[in-house]
Amino acid sequence: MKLHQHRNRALAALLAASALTTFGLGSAVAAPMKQEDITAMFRKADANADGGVTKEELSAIDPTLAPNFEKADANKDGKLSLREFGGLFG
Ligand SMILES: [Ca+2]
Ligand SMILES: [Ca+2]
Repeated sequence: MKLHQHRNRALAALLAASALTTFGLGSAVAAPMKQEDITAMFRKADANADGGVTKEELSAIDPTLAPNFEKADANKDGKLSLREFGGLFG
């Protein structure tokens, strides 16, 4: 058995289960990012919990999102608010 694959599957199942619990809908799993998911990711990304996600914090959780930082930072203050952060996914 490939351990990494197994772990990723376990994580995916866990995420799906939590989405199901949150929304009570099977269809929620296949849908795009939900606000609750974005909020959870935002909290995780905001490492110093100052209410804004810097490009560094964003890179730390997902380097592939970092190139979109400037575009998402609508008010150009160098941090993504929760609303701005949601723009990365939507
Ligand atoms: Ca922060
Ligand atoms: Ca901003």
